[in-house]
Order: sequence, then C-alpha cells, then structure tokens
Amino acid sequence: MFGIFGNKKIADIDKESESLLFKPTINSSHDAVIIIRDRKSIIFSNHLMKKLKMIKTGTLVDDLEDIILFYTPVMKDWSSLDDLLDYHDKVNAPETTMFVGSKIKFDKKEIDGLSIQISTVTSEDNDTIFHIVLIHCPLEKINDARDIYHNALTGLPNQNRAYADISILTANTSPENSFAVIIMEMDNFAKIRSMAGYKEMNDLIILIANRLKELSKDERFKVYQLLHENFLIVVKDTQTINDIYEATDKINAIIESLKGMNPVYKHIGFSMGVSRYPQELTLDELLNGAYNALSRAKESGEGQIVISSAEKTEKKKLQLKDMITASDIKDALENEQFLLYFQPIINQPHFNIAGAEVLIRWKHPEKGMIFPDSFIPLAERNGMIVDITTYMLSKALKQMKNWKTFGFKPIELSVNLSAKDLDSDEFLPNLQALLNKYDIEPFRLKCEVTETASMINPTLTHKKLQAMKNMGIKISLDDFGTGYSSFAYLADFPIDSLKIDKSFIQDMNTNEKHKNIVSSMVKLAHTLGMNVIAEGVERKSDVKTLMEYGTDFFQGYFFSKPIPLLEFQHLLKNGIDVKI
Ligand code: G
Ligand code: G
Ligand code: MN
Repeated sequence: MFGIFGNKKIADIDKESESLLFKPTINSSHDAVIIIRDRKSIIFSNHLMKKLKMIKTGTLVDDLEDIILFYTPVMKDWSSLDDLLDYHDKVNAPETTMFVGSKIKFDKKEIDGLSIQISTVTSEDNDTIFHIVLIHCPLEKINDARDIYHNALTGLPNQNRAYADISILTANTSPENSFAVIIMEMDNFAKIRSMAGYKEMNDLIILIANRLKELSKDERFKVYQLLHENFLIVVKDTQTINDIYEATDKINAIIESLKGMNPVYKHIGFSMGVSRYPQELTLDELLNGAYNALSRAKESGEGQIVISSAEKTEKKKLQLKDMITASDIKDALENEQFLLYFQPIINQPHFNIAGAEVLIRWKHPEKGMIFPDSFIPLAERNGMIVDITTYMLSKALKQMKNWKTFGFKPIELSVNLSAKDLDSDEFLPNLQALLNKYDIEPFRLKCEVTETASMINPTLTHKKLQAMKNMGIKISLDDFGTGYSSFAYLADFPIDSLKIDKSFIQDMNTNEKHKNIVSSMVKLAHTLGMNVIAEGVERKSDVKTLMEYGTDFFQGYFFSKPIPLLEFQHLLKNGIDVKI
C-alpha cells in the first residue's frame, strides 16, 4: 500500500485531505494509518485508526501523548508518537522505519504483536513534511480492543465502568456519607420489543439513554447501562429513604415523559432495586443488594421500587479464610473501624423515639461489613470485649454530648455489656470516668445485660448491677426468656427494664403458648416494678397485641432496623411515621 507514496515527493496533500484520491484506499486498508503534517497535526486518520482509538483529524501530535502510547523493542519503553517520529527523523529518514514486535496502549488497553511503520513524504516545494504512520495489527486484536467502558449503542458508560467507579466510591466514601445504587430494568421488555420491532426498540433504548443522561446535570447522579434494558444509576448523598424516593421520582418522571411520544411507548415502565452505602459497604454487597431488591420488585409487579435492607437479608457467615483473629480486633480498635448503629426504641401510645439500642458494626477494609455474631464471641473468649465495650460506651456518650450541643431532644441510649465486663475491675471506674468526661446524666445511659450473662455468677452480677444503679445508670435484662433466671434473683436485681426476646414475639401470632408467655412476662415485669421492651417487633399485628398487654416499649424492624448515625438523626428530627 505504501507504493502510492513511496519516499518521493508528491504533489501537495490537500489541507482538508477531503479530495485525497488515496483516501478510499487507505480507509479500506487492514492497517491503521495516520498522516501528520510538519510533525504538528494529524491531517488524516483512517477508519481503522478511528475504530482502534478515536484519533480525529486535527489532533495535535503533542496531545497524542495523552491518548496513545507506543512500546517498541528499539526504544525499550513506552513512548509518545513524537518520540518515534524523532527516532525515525534522526536515524532512518528518508528511509522507512519499521518497529516490529511493538505494542500500543490506550484507555488501559494494550495490543501487542504489532508492527509500526513510519515513512516521510515531502511536498514538491520542500516546505511541508508529511509523516505516514502505519500500524499493522491483526484484525482480531482490534476487535478485542473495542471500547470496553461504553455501551456501543448508546455511548453510556457500561457495567465495566460502573463496577470500577463504585469500587472507587466505596473506598473513598467515609461511612458518615452515603450513596445509593439503583438498578432499573424495563418491564415487559420482550413484549414491547415484539410490538415495536427490533430497530424501533433500539431507537427507544437510545432515547431512554439520552434522557437518562440528563440526570447527570445534577452532579449527584451518574448513569450507566448494564445490559440492553438495564441501567444502573449511582446517586450520592442519600442519607434517608426519602432522598432515595426523590431520586426514583426523578427517574420515573423521565420515563413518564416518554410515554406520549409513541403509542407503543405508553407500555414502558421500569422496576427498580436499590442498595445503599454504608448499609452495604463493598461493591459485591451493593450489587447483590440492588439485584436482590430488583428481583423482589419484579416479583411484586410492574414499576415497583424495592430498597434493599441489608440487615434483613441473611447476615452472611464469614468464610474460613476470613476468620477473625485477636490481632484483627486490636487493629480495628486502633483504627476506629467499629461503627455504632442505632435501633430506635419506641414508646406508646404516641410511637415516639424514647431511645435507641447501640449495636456494633465492623467496617472492615477488605472483608466488608462484619456483624457482631462473627467476632463478639471471640472477643468474649479472649477478653477483648472489655475494650470493645469501653469503645462503644465512649462513642455513645460522646454522641449524646453532640446531640445535646446541637439541641436534639434528649433520648436514652442502651449499650450491650457482656459477662466479662461485669468481671472486670476496671470496667466501672472507666464507665464513671466517661460519664464525667462527656458530662452525661447517668440516667440517659442504659446497660443491657443478657439474662444468660447475669446468671453466670449471680452474686457478682448483683453486686455490679447495684453499683451501677448507685451511679444512676439504668439497667435492662436482655434476651429475656432465653436463659434460666430464677424469680428470686430477678426480684432482687436492680433492673429497670425487661427486654422480651424476639423469639417469643416473632411467633406470637401462630403460637398460642408464646402469646401467653409474653402476656405473663409483661405482668411479671410490671409486678416487679420494671417496664417492658418487646424486641423483634416486625408486624403491625404484633404491635396491636403487645399494646393490649400493656407493653411499654417496642423495638424491631416494623419501626426501624439498626441504622447508621445520620439516618438515625433524621428519624430523631422527623419522627417515625407509624400507622396502626
Ligand atoms: O444486629 P445485631 O446483629 O447487632 O446483634 C447481634 C448480637 O450482637 C446481639 O445479641 C447483640 O446484643 C450483640 N451486640 C451488638 N453490639 C454489641 C456490642 O457493642 N457489645 C456486645 N457485647 N454485644 C453486642
Ligand atoms: O442485643 P440483642 O441480642 O437484643 O440484639 C438485637 C438483635 O436483634 C440484633 O441482631 C438486631 O439486628 C436484631 N433485631 C432487631 N430488630 C429485629 C427484628 O425486628 N427482627 C429480627 N429478626 N431481628 C431483629
Ligand atoms: Mn441487646
């Protein structure tokens, strides 16, 4: 092909290059070709070159360095095209230079096994020098190197881009901040395609993509296309469920606006599944969360939106390779990887937030969110639980102080203790020091001791609980009904609240015995001068039954699952919307 130029002078190559006679020939070439004028600008780039990498006519050679790099065995390093032209001009010109066994790199893609050929052509008046660069590359390599980050039909960033971006976001977003991942899938895709036809369906997808792109005008939104009829949208700053619904409303408004454009379009609708950071912490968790939510949305009909509730999905058991060690826990304490989640405790009859139970979560940099069941038992065996409890107490009291400063209405926070805390001689002095440090009235703090832990050494428990009581701290007996406490101790311990274990609440409606036990527990607690908190309240019917029995407080998914700080603060400000 080079024969058409040779290395001799040719008539001026037209500035626009439009009238070039050779253009069709070069365009149909199996080599990627660019022609450069005076080592400054590219005056021609053939089809293959454009397919390989959009190098447009008019691109400056200087700018190419940011677009494409060349590796040649001669230079032994990644170099710019300008460097190659330099080498050619100094060493070989006017002869042709061949770089065999070369590679090119662009957009993180590499193609190897190439030969690059550079020749010089001078205009008749010797004023203008043209370089012709030819990259011979096997066709299958070019096809492999197609743009892997954009959808070919719509130009939207595709799933590779989405996954890469979300990984970066999870690494760089602190758990105090938030974002949502919305996966949307067209309902009745196959049906609409059969009505519209294949080509029209492509037009529709392009139209939807273009309209969704408009969302990106708001910097919080970023739109991706996963498959033909699947889009993924990342929305930043979604602290509350309302923020998420605002985002899905925007998306739905766009879809609605298309419906009038064509009779077929009135059938289009999307189901959406949403997952949230930091409830889901890693790319895997976010994608699984959003896809699971999407599949539930699809099950419940068309146009549904389901927001994943990470806490409700099965807490995944850690794999053997993820086993936690004592030194992991030590690192986590030092690096402040433990987070406080808050589960509201609701009073009756007005369903206000009276307090919250503080529950530990571990944001592990590699393993993702680790739930307490996976490390609290180990921490209890090796005694590190005492440091963990102190950490949780310190963060909880500090938070209360912040709320006081910012004028939140005062609430009570409950922190879980373990038997080892009661054993430890340092525990109570530490606790007193923290109360003093953050200047918190002791009755705002409630310590939860499980029934089982309290019975390990009842004499010691009695002594320690009494000491706490004397400090003014409140006490809850947790998981009540799962251990074997005797009435004698129960009556004797200075307990403020009895927390009925969720196993009784959950099958109250199907298990008459449990229903009667719950009713008796409420009476017993009241007889002993304690109030009652029902745990694991998941259904409206549970609330109704529990209210009939005179239960004082409720805690459970029906009201809220354990949630991160900002979301909880939102509830504190706005209350929980409960309809019974
Ligand atoms: O949501 P949840 O998975 O948080 O809690 C599982 C168990 O872990 C519960 O029994 C709860 O009491 C316990 N747990 C949660 N946070 C803490 C904590 O800070 N300290 C102790 N000792 N136990 C906790
Ligand atoms: O400290 P305790 O064992 O009570 O910890 C409460 C546990 O119960 C936590 O694991 C919390 O996530 C879980 N939980 C809270 N509310 C509900 C609920 O409504 N249903 C279920 N199944 N679990 C709940
Ligand atoms: Mn508890």
